[in-house]
Amino acid sequence: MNKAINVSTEDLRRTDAAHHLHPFTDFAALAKEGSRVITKADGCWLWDSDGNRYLDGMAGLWCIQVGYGRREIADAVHRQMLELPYYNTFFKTTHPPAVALSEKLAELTPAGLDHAFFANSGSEANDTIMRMVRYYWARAGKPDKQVIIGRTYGYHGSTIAASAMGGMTAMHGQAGMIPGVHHVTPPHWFDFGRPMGMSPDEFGVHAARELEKAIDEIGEDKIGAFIAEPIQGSGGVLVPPATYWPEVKRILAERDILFIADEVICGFGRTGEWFGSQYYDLKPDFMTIAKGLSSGYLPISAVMVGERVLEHLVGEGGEFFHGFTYSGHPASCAAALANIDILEREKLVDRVKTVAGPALQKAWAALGDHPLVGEARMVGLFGALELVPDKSDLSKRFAPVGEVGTLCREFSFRNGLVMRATRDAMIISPPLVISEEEIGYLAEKARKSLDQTYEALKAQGKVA
Ligand code: PXG
Repeated sequence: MNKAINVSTEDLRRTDAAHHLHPFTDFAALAKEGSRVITKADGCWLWDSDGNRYLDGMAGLWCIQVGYGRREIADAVHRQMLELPYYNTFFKTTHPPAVALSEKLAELTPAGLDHAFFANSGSEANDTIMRMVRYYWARAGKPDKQVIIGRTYGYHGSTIAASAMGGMTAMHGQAGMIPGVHHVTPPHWFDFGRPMGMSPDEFGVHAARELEKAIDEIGEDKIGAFIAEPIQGSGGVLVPPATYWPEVKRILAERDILFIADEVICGFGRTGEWFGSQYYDLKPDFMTIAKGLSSGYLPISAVMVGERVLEHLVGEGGEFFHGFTYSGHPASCAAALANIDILEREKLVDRVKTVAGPALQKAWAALGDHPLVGEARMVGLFGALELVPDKSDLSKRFAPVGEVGTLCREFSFRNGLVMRATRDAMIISPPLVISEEEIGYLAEKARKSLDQTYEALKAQGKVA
């Protein structure tokens, strides 16, 4: 029996601080403060070790599409564990769950993306893509096409290649940068377009042309690929203006560059379509999928590889020296298949488009009238609220950046709702199964958290 089970919260916190290094954490600060201990979950709800209940407005980490406590997934994994708990997919070997999942993914993803390379995380999948891009161009006789263009505030993972392609400067500053990666302006009108006095539509074209400018300056003969999330998630649910993707599509169509759609957050129904690429009618050469692929029940990711890339990857023969011990892990594949079965059977993607999405969007838009909210945006079932000190003058933002977002996030936790803060934007991305009653709870607790944040800031003289 694990020693950590059935011990007090205080003991758990002490032991956690003594031995556990958490991701993206100030270790010293957390050791002083103590971790929040989550002990169980069901549907859209989490419980902590003190018995407090929270509505999980973040679907874990943007991944629990079908909600917690799905026996079908646990049973499928259990059966698979007894039948074949592990075998590798190296050395000309395969197994039924990997075969079934790759076939299913070929069916679900947009036409032309019919082959899956399995990994265990979004980061590994994106690292895989970087290698595939360079391999592709070397075999296509253009080995100089090495540069990958990403975007500021993009998030593609935490391994060195993935963090370099991402646009989080704090990560680059900690050895997360490698040569051959370039970043352009993201289509985030509120922070980038509005201060320049542009309308969202003008800015959408402008941001797209930043990509065009970068390609022309660096040289098309040096650029291997452009990587982008259809809607940037971790960056703050940055919903591009309507003009952005059509202009990017024009630019890519006129140039010989591969396009990578990172669908780790947008995929599996988040936008109301199976994939963000369908929402924006994009035609990627690679698609990164993870998170919602298994609803986070077990780690698994995949690179969906398009026809054009296959021509060199498969067509000419020769070994691609890349893979992971757990590529296509049988239990993870079984979890993903059971998860996809639930998504299909319960028509959860359609539900985002027709029921849950419209209800949450309406409740979210209503929060736009709050004195702290400068913008409320949402697509499908994920969105953000930009917190501002003075609604009548949106040029002002809080300083230091992130403090007010963190304050609001803490109020939200205390109110029984998990929201995430990105800089000073409050983010929501709940499980696709969220009920209308739970949407009402979410909106009520979000408003209460905004009110409490506003009162606290008023007391400090930080709001108008
Ligand atoms: N691409 C995207 C678009 C992501 O959002 C990754 C790749 C990397 O996936 P892995 O499985 O390697 O973590 C992600 C991950 C947050 C947060 O707080 C977001 C992610 C991971 C951890 C925290 O927003 N997204």
